[in-house]
Amino acid sequence: MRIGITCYPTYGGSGVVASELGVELARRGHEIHFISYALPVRLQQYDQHVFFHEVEVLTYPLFDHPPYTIALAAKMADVARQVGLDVLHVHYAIPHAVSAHLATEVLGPSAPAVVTTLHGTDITLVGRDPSLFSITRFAIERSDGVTCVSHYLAGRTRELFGVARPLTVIPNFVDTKRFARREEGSPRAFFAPRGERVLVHLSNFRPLKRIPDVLQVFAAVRRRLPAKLLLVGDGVERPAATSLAQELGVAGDVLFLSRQEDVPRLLLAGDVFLLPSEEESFGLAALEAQSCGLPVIATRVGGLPEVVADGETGYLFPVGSVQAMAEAAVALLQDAERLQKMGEAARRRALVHFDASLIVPRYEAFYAAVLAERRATPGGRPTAQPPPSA
Ligand code: GMT
Repeated sequence: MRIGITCYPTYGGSGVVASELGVELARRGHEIHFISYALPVRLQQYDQHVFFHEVEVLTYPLFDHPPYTIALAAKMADVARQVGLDVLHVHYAIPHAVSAHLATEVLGPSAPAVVTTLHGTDITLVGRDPSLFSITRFAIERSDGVTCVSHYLAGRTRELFGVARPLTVIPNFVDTKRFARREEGSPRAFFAPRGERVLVHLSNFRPLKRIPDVLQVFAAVRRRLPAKLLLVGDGVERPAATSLAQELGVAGDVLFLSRQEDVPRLLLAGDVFLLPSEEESFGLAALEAQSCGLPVIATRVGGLPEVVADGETGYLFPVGSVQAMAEAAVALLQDAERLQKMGEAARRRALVHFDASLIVPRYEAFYAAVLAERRATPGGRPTAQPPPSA
């Protein structure tokens, strides 16, 4: 198949999933065309069968806001026409699903099938804002196929948007060969030269990640045993986190590593992964950590219970339960045998449920089903249904 993929190229789970999906599909012989305003973050090297089309947005004194949604639609239509796309797969509904719809209107009957993958905040936070609600709902209804990264997100989409159309759950995946436990190349001795325990957190440092909770959990652990905290990523909460680390007296043991390309290598240095988010439709970082054999201490929110098996591959707590999370971390870090067993279970869970070789074929099958349904529905794209209450 010739597949167009649009995603945010910046650091964020949806861009990571889209990039890795494109690379995996290319390995399976499909021709992949990324369409975005910059090269997606985990797509730094070109693979065979992978192409990148940059969306350029015109600036003009009249425009306070550059018209990205329209420029993207125009580029989607151009690429579809030039290379003959079968499928246009957009990640994160806003504005990508809207641009895809516009592109199909431009192209008419030769348009590719549009598949939209909902990732999380496009539904739970941004899409429900009154300024975007109706257009997001319309774009979901008009897509030829819609997938959600967790059962939780599918439920929330039905609940919040009142959509009746089918939503197919295809969970996120991980390359378990790249994200794997191994001793060689581990930077552990560099970060924890005195044999300290190492806790890791990775995110885009937005308020819903609850970075202060990460620091408070760590400070409580640090009071009980020698430990280091690796903070990977960057975002708006970073300056406040630096101050809080100082206030809590743990600044010397907290390493702000900013954005990093080689996430699998950094995870090798860790013992436990922390993800105390307020909202998480899936929690890709928790899956990547588990794949590297790290138990996860996280919140029981959103799709996280679908990723982390509570009591088996980590522990889940209500949002804000800093003390309980710290107790669980200390107990685990002080019990080498339990830590190892839980790490092995975490790795197994990634292998058995979320390996790329299991999940990517589900996308291929989904594309095939969507194309077959389009062929069977003459003249037809799905129509947008009014909300049930209207
Ligand atoms: O909201 C983010 O943290 C970024 C967002 C994205 O779209 O980049 O992440 C969402 O998608 C990820 C990939 O599917 C999921 O692993 C995250 O749980 C989800 N984030 C939230 O729901 C908050």
